[in-house]
Amino acid sequence: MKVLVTGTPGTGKTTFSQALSQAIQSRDRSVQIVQVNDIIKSERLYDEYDEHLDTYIIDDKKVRKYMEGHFSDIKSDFCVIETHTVTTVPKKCADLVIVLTCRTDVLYDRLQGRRYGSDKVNENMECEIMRVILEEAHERFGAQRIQELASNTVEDLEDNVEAIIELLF
Ligand code: DAT
Repeated sequence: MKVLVTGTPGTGKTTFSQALSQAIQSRDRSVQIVQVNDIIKSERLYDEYDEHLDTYIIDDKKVRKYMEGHFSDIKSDFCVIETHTVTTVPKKCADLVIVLTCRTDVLYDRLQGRRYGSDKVNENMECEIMRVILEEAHERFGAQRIQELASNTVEDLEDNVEAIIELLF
C-alpha cells in the first residue's frame, strides 16, 4: 500500500509521515518512508538550482521514471512517500493521497522559523492560499484517492494519524 503525503512546505509532511509510520510499525507492519526531495538530490534528478529561491528546478519526467524503478524494489507492507511536488509521483505509486493544509498564520510562523528568505516565504504562502497542491493532486490522482487534512495543531496531528490508520487497517 502506497501512501503519498503532500502539501505546501511547512504544512507538516515530515512530522505526519513519521508519526504515521510509527503507528503502522506499532501494528507490526513494515513501512518505508520515501523522501522524494532526498532522492532528487542524491540521484541528481534536477536540471538546475535556483539560488534566488533556494530551490531545485526539477525535471518531473526524469523523477517519475526513477520512482517507477525505485518502487518495484520496495518490499515493505506500506510505503509513505513524502513530497510537495505531486507531479514527480507516478500515478500508480499512490493508492492514497493525503494533502495536508495549514492556516496561513500558522504556516507563516513555521516558514519564518526556518529562516527562509522573504521570496521563498511568499512563494510558499501563495501556494497554500491558492491551494495549488490540492488542485494538482486532484488533477493527477482524482478526488477518490484524496484525503485533505488540516495540520495546524498537535491535536490535528494525532487525529489525522488515527483517521488514516482507520482507513488503512
Ligand atoms: P514539511 O515536511 O511539510 O515541510 P514539517 O513536518 O517539517 O513540514 O513541519 C514544519 C514545522 O511545523 C516543524 O517545526 C514541525 C511543526 N509541525 C508540523 N505539523 C504540526 C502540527 N500538526 N502541529 C503543530 N506543529 C506541527
